[in-house]
Amino acid sequence: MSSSCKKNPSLSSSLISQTMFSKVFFLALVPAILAVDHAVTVGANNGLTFTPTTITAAVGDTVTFTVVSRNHSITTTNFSGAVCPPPPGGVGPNGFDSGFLSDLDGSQPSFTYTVVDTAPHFGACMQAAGAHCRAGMTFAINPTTTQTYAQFLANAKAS
Ligand SMILES: *[C@@H]1O[C@H](CO)[C@@H](O)[C@H](O)[C@H]1NC(C)=O
Ligand SMILES: *[C@@H]1O[C@H](CO)[C@@H](O)[C@H](O)[C@H]1NC(C)=O
Ligand SMILES: [Cu+2]
Repeated sequence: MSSSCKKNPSLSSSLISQTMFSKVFFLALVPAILAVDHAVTVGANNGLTFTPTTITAAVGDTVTFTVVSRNHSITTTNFSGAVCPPPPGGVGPNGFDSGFLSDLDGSQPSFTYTVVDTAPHFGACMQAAGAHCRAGMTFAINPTTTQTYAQFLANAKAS
């Protein structure tokens, strides 16, 4: 009777290590579980637009841009100064450039960017020597309180 009330030390330690293992295992899975894909429509209603214009994303998330009209690019550029057109290859670090993606054949091509840092990234379309960019065809991933999307848009229109 008395022995049944005693704790079995080896059993307890085994339970503890199992719990710790589960926690470590769970924490290792969290990034994969919480990674989100953010969908952005490029050229909705035949417009020179990214929808939405602002994407808030965590490291590991993906942003999938789908071109639904005309012929556009998704290319990172400077926040200010020479904004339009974005340069081939995009402005880095960790910038990106989809190249030209045409929906003229109705294929709705898409481009996926995986977020690898927490820095703001500003982007635009490079089509027509910057005319789309200057018309406001711009977006921001993780803009900040000092580098806002609104200010980037104003910079693009003025560039
Ligand atoms: C898309 O635009 C680029 C740049 O203007 C051009 O070189 C390319 O031929 C266009 N693609 C199509 C399918 O029209
Ligand atoms: C972006 O800005 C940097 C720093 O002002 C400048 O050196 C670079 O030429 C700019 N890039 C483009 C494509 O205008
Ligand atoms: Cu465009």
